[in-house]
Amino acid sequence: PLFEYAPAPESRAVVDIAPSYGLFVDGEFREAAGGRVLKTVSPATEEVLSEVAHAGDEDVDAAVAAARRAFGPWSALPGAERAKYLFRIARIVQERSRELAVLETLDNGKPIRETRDADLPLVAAHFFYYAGWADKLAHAALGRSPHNGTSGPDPRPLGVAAQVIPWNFPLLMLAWKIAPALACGNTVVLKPAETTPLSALFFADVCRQAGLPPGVVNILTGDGSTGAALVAHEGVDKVAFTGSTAVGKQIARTVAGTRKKLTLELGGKGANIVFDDAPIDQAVEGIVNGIYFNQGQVCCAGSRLLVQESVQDELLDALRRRLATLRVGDPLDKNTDVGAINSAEQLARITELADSGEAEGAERWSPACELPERGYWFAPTVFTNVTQAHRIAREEIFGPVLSVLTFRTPDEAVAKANNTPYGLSAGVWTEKGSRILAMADRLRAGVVWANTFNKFDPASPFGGYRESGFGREGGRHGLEAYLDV
Ligand code: TXE
Repeated sequence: PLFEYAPAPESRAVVDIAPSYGLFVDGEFREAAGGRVLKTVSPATEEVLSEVAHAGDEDVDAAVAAARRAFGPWSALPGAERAKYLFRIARIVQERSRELAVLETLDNGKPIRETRDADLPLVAAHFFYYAGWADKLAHAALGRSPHNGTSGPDPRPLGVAAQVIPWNFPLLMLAWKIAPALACGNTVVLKPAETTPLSALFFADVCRQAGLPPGVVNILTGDGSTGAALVAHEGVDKVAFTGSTAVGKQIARTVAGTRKKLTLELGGKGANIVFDDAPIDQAVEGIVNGIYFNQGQVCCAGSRLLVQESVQDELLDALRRRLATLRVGDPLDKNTDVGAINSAEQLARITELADSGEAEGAERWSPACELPERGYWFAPTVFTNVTQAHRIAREEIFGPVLSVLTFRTPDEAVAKANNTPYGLSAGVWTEKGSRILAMADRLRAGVVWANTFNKFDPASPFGGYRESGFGREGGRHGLEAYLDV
């Protein structure tokens, strides 16, 4: 691995969850002004993990004011000084990764293997990566010429960033948002999702441990009403949102006509396209990773499999055999491949859409697996005989449900892959390099993976076309969302 992390965080005992948590404002934890709270449960057991404060308008005012006060001194720091804080945060995340991985698995329901091997290493990697930018902004292509400090583009931070994130990668989405914002000299008020507030609150503690000045990062827990109040607040200069397309559109309306800069990372309906010359075993692994990773609750999931007709039978046989080996169950067990669905609401959404698939005439298949009695569970599912008109081929399911369609020619594959209002991700499986390049050109998706899927790197920009949103996160392009030049 590129980045260190503690192995085998299988035991619940490594994390100490308090019975209640306050909001993190101006470097301190405090109760919500209105005294409201919300409970967070473990989706695998329905056990209440903790009670967190529910921020109201007064708390939003206080957090934005703290971020505003902190902005002057923070943005005036030399980039190298900001970098030191970000490096420190990255190191502390690594040191505490065992604890944070278990916490995230408890609150979210995803397998510990994923939080340990994917989420936490990527969280640290994003802080390392953007720490590296903090002292180079003024000199790199984005900034002033190193030979003449008085001319050339001059990048400036925007001010206070309001960041609203979802529950599918709670700590990783936080890192995607906070790391570039701070590197560029902005301050932050972040609202985690109501079903997964805990890792953001533990991150607040990481910030304290790193000695980050008060007010630079503020965490407001709460539901959509907190997010709406934060986004609408007049003290905010920048809004960054990851979540549903419906809420993204609402936020775009709120922000329209204000000075606020906006980036949106919304839903997707990614196509995983398998040509007849692809190595079948490798493609099967990519399909499984594409749609069963994080129970399919991934915006860039490969939720549509487009398989070339001539290899359909061979591929689907191999896929069914592979799915029969997936272990569904206790997310804290290191051997688990598929964990719990994040919430009862999400489970209901998945169930409704899967049922519509059957009702519309698609053929449903799941491997034999025993689901736990308590908690929110959905078996890995494959639909064949799917047409482009079916809801399961058009709507984001955000669950472990694969819709299989077929094609004969590359043109047909492109047409079907692009036949969606979304445009976030696609995958191409073929041995032909020329075909990969041609397909990547023609697929309208923010990321096109070749012979792999769901691979992330902090240096690569990520984001969507069309209803998947706009703006990029990650890489040099991710800086543009947090700077005026
Ligand atoms: O999302 P919401 P939900 C998709 C996925 C899923 C569906 C619904 O298809 O089934 O959305 O999920 C906050 N103003 N994605 O209901 O509501 C909310 O508190 C400001 C794809 O959980 O969009 C949470 O913090 N904020 C997606 C965050 O928005 C508001 C990830 C996301 O919640 C708000 C999640 C408002 N009016 C869901 N209303 C992806 N792109 O990865 C809610 N929020």
